[in-house]
Amino acid sequence: MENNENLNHIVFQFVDKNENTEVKPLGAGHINDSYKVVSGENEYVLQRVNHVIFKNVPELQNNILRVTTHIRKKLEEKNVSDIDRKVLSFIPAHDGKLYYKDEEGNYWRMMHYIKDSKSYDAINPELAFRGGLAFGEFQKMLADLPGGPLFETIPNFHNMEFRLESFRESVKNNLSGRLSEVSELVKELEDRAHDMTKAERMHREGKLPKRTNHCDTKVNNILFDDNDEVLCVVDLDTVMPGYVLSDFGDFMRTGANTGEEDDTNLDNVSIDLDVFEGYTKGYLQNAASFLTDVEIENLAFGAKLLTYMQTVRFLTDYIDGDTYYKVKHGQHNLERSLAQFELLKSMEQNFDKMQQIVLEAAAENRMKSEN
Ligand code: GN1
Ligand code: MG
Repeated sequence: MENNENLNHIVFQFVDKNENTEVKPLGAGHINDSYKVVSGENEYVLQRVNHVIFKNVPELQNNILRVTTHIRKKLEEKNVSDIDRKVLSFIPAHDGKLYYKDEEGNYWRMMHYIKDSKSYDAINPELAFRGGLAFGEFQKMLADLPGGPLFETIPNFHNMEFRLESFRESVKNNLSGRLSEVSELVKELEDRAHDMTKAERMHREGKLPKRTNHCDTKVNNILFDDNDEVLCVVDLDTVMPGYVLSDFGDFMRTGANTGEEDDTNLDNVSIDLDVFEGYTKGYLQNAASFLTDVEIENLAFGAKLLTYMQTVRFLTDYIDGDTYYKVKHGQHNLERSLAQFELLKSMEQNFDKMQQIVLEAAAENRMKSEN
């Protein structure tokens, strides 16, 4: 964390100096550092973008500019009210760039704070329904983004084959010497590896398209207003081409878990089928019109896949000695891996029900659109 004088100095690279400026830490992201800024009458979010992970911040910011400009245009065309709270808007630095690079090589950006907004780490079925509508709408709005595919801000980000390659490399190198502690979990993950890489195979066979995805559809990336209506989705660093099942799955991994992502009491962790159903219905209401049958048939698989992928990613980082995710203590990545694996097993046990919920919601939408 930076000291306040430094942070004020960064803020004034974007806006005029103001004696009355306060900067405080905000949120619980695992990668970037976020701060709430109050400067005179104005409120902002300042972020340091982790440039070890996001290696090309100028391209990343350019993606975000394209995405937010396009969404703003769509909202204007629909005469939506209160647009400034429904899409993020970034503040250019004094030199016109959408980021500021400090003397130490850190990248910073600033955006307007969305007033009277909140996010949830745990959600009920009704709010999950609204979240589903929001992410469905988000994908729909970006379906005709001009200018070709977005830049891949992290190459192979949700590519399970690639994630397994890195995992196997880490297992081989055992840099932290922690491998012997986790050999059982490594085996459990390897046993599932073939099933879990089917999306890449289907893509190569031309059966599964890539679309513009959010790629970090965590439940707390949805902002709600005081009446629990969705305002907008945030955290656009990873918006890039991907499979829709992966966006669907990442919400379920985070929103439809009865426990925490890093719960140490594994009895708390299971799939919440009511939240699963709420989100599915909302999502398909907006997305069914552009999804193929194959995409719909694989949404429930996406929930398993993203939970599996996150187990692999947390465990890889544990074996590497905690180099990627921020951790609160030395066992944190292991606790996260175990909790995610528990959720995966619960999804496996309930998979038929999950699949049925998706197919029924899709059939309902089809009937509605035919009438
Ligand atoms: C990271 O920092 P945050 O919370 O937005 C990660 C996601 C993971 C998530 C796990 C760039 O997201 O992919 O799913 O942690 N972001 C990156 O909670 O790796
Ligand atoms: Mg993120």
